Amino acid sequence: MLIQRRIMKFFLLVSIANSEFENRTRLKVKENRMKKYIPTTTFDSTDSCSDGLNAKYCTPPFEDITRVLKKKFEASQTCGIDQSERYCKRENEKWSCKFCDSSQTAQMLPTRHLNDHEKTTDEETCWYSGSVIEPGQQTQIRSESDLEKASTRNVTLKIDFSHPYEISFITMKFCGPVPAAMVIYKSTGNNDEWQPYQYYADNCLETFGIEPNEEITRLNQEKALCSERYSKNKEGTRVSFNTVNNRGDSSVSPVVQNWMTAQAIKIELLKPSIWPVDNNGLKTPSSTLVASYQYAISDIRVSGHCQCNGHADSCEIIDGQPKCICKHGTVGATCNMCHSFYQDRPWQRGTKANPNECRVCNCNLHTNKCKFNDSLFKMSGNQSGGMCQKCRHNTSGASCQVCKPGYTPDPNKSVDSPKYCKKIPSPEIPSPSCANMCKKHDSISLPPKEYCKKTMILKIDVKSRKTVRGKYVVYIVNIQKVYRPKKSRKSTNSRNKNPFILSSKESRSTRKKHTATSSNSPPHITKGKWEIWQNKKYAKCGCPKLRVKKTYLLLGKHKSVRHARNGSRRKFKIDRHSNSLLWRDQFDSNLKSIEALNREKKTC
Ligand SMILES: [Ca+2]
Repeated sequence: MLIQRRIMKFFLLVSIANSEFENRTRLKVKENRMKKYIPTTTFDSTDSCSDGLNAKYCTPPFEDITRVLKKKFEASQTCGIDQSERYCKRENEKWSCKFCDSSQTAQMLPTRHLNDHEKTTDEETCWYSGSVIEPGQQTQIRSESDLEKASTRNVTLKIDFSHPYEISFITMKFCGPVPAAMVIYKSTGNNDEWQPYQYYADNCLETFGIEPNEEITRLNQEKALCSERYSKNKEGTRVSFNTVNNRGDSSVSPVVQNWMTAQAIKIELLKPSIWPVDNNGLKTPSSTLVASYQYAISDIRVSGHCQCNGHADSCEIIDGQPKCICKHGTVGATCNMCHSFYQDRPWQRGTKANPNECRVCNCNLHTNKCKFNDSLFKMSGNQSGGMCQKCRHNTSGASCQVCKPGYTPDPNKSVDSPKYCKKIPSPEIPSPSCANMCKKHDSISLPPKEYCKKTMILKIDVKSRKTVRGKYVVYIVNIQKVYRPKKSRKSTNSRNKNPFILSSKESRSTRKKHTATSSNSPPHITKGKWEIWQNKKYAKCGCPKLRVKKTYLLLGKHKSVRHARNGSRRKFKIDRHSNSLLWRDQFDSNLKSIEALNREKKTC
């Protein structure tokens, strides 16, 4: 009893193990099919764009964009670019004047100094604009008030990131006083349209007609403000523009995201500042007035996140071009489109409140192509608008969920199985082409005339059947008895085979003809193993009918098989007028009688 129980337990374990193995195999097969049909831009628990199950708002890390991209600023003018030029600066209450000259390495003050990221003040490298007063007016400047009245050229600095970034900070470290007026602009595209980002002035209302430090509300979240913050604190100052200050969270508000997004930055320097009096209350000496009245900046940093619309957590620089590594079923330079198989709802920017991931089309693993259909989306109450394309496995419908006409769902298969739709069997209608193919008999009468026409009357056992390439079915048979043809009394090698040719020497052409006739003439059938070849369409219509493992009386005319290149030469072909009758022992005595009668009357 105990042994019986143990054996039962063993079988039970084996069967459980087997079913687990089958389940695992089935899952693996399904997973492989999923891979084939669903692109790999799906959720992955190893990144910050998903919690393993659901999509999550994500963004590439905060970075110093000017440092990462290694792009240079472009300046509308630079000190010493055309000719050697004088510039003056005050350091530790002492004035020093030097010459800038772009043709002399030691005297260059180029734009690359704007983002060469020196670490200490001692190593400070500056870009200088050169004088902004027209050369003709420069000689007339004798006092600070002359400088105030002089007309000046605007100087612009531009940098293009060639990819949108969500800018958080723009900081500028000046080598001289902060300008009396300047504007930071941003551009979101390549069309050179600039939108004011921030104004700075000693007097905002007077310079720009804008009240300083307006309050930001929901109504003016994208309005550039004007700051007078640096009007009194000018020397050695780092100007810092925090783009999102008091404007809200970009990961929540698309308006703030728009506000932060820029592909290029332009700084327009509109009016320089006169150096403020030094700690001893001394003004700028008149000899340095013109040469010190220009712009000088040691560092500009633009920091933020590579713009991937909340659908990527990394942005790689490929050939100097930033590119989002998109997740959430999105594609595009800024993950700004849904992948061709994630078309179940329209693309949307991701936010913290809603990651708005692109949703995969449900095509039940029958296709990897789908399109968004707006009316379908609206009909579903904005839930699902993916219209599957080119459904395979005999399916159709928006989700490849129904069977094509002529096919019906298999209740034992799931809708995502490739065998879900099975063909509806059509009732068998006898082929009209068989109707007049041959006459079928249950019995055959053999009057002498009919008997003589037969080139074969055989008792055969059908051993097996095969279909050869082309149009024939081949039966391997064992011929048990040959009633016709009787053994030939003529020698097959006889030269006198054709009694009408009496020549002692055959011509070559005649010999050729004989050989051809000989190879095409039907073989002499003897007992034993043979191949019987039957045209496939005659076999289909049972003209005549031959079944494996049955014994027949086979009567009719036989022909040679031309395909005699391979295998045995013991083969012949039967035509559609041949007849087969299931063997009955009585046939043997009947045939012997018929043969004797015909021999006696010499009918054949
Ligand atoms: Ca520098």
